[in-house]
Amino acid sequence: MSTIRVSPEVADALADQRAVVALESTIFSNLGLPSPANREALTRCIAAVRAAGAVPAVTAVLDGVARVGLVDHEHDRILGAARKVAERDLAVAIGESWQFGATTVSASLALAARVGVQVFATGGIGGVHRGAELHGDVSADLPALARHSVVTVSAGAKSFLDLPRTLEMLETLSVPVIGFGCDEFPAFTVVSSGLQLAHRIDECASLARVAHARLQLGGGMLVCTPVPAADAVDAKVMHAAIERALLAAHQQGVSGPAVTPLVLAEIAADTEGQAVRANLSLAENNAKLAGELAVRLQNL
Ligand code: PSU
Ligand code: MN
Repeated sequence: MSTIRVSPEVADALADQRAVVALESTIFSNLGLPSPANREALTRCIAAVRAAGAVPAVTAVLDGVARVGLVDHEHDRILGAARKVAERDLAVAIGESWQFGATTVSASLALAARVGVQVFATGGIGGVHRGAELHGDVSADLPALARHSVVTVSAGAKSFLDLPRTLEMLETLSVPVIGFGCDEFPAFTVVSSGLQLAHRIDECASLARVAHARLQLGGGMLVCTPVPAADAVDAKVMHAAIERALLAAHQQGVSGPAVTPLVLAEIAADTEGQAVRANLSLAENNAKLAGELAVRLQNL
């Protein structure tokens, strides 16, 4: 009975100390993006990692086996209906043989760390939800970023979260948050949150040296790069869509892990494809930077 299976291509790359980039599967499943944008996102992210000279390693639970790296024909499976698997759910998804568990950031980081993948790319991380001071909903992504020695590349945190508290929590957890070519915390499909970051780095070579130091010290790190400006959603448009989406979630009585998928779907519908286009663009951009960083890290 295998618990984690690494694909042959990823295993070879790890053995030869070549660059590998882990990718989560939640964003590509029905919990993340609407069809057919999810397929386009997956294709573009994989291509971006490869173009940078790294090997993509999609994480998922398939037929009760945690997977790091899929073979080509398996990629179709992660575009379908999924059960959400955060780090806490991994053992259950494996032990109970879930057909398709879509791994979130926290579960992907746990799997990547376990098999020695050092770099991971996602769209936007989870964080402190608005109203968390009352209901306590804080994404497991945050402690996972601190605990696992993997570098995450993202366009910041999803803009429907409480971004100031998310940054505070990352500081409390001692996660280095680096603006790559930006001074402010990006806000997912919006270029900036207006929140100042403690650290900015402009060169990939410096980023790799910092990442190397952090991995040696033990623990993860968050690299933030904004959505490409041409595909960004206007902040006012986005904020209005977020207000409506959060209200819909509230009215439907949705809470816990179901909040993020519902809010993403409401925003996608409400912005007539603008948010989805931005999501694809930023996911691809993150995958590209992650690939470049992974290659630099191997060459240090
Ligand atoms: N960002 C996206 N799409 C997503 C998510 C993030 O662009 O689908 C997912 C990620 O898998 C992230 C998860 O880890 O949402 C966070 O969920 P929660 O807020 O329930 O922790
Ligand atoms: Mn939650």
